[in-house]
Amino acid sequence: MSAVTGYTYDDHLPADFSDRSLRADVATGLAARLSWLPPKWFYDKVGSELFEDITRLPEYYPTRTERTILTRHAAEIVAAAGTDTLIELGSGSSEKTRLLLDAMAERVPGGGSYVALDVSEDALRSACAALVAVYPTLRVGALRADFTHQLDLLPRGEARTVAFLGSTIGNFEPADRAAFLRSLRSGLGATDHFLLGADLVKSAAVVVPAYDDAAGVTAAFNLNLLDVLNQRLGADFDRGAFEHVAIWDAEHEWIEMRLRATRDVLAGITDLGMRVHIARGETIRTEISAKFRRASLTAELRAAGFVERGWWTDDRNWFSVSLWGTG
Ligand code: AVJ
Repeated sequence: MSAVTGYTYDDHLPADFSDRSLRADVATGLAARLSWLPPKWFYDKVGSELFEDITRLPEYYPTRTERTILTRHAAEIVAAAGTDTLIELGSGSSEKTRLLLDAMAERVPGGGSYVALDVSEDALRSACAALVAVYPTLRVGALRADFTHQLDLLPRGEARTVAFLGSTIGNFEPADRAAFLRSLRSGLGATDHFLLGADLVKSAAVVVPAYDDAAGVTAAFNLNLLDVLNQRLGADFDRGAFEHVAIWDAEHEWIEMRLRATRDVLAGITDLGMRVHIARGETIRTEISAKFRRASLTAELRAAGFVERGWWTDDRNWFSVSLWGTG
């Protein structure tokens, strides 16, 4: 632990990790027949702020619904898991985490440990500094790593609870989700648990506005991705030539966000020595946000080797928080 910051900081990503993987993702995604970009690139400084704005929109129900569930059930969850160490994947602002930390502080003499794992140094540092100020006896660690392929880096220990909140799991394609769950399970022992926040299938009349709000914040969040490419890769995408699209895919039961060209676009990406042509009406897929059903989600977790220990939801059954043991 650093005497200066009050938390430990471990960086497991090479300094140029972010640039290298952004380049690789853009080169692959924009060359594909159905072009796509992974949603993790939304979250630069502006994008992270826009996401925080999204969580406060009247139409965007997931964050406040998950918070309601955690407010009601955090004590029960932490007791069922016997949590001494809380590890959070994709921790972001670590805002809802406090509900779990409060419950843990009641149970664990000395307050236990919290480890935040994220790819963003800024997010890790501001979240951990804030937590240290509020929880003086909590041991806080920041781990800069990518949970899609670095789960082997989780700190060792017993009575660990790995939390993956906010329905970020919905961003995975089904095959990647299965691989993620298996990889996570293989690193957990008999006293460890997995705590999952997952958004549930509901009427498209509720889901679509959550991704296409009246104030246009989600549109700005989606379009900001073009600014990220312009700033970080020397690209010259004209934001004004694209519009935000959110479609409910009823077959896959996921929301797809796309950027649709409103005219023919020819853009250069200097750092990749690449030119892309996007015809009017064509789209770039920027995110899938899957919605889940209890039966199929349970089947997926079982297939990965997990055993259900608890399932909590809200009055409308819109969002779930579930706890999984290792059997
Ligand atoms: C942070 C991935 C859970 O899918 O609901 C919000 C991101 N995208 N509005 C989601 C998001 C558009 C969000 N996750």
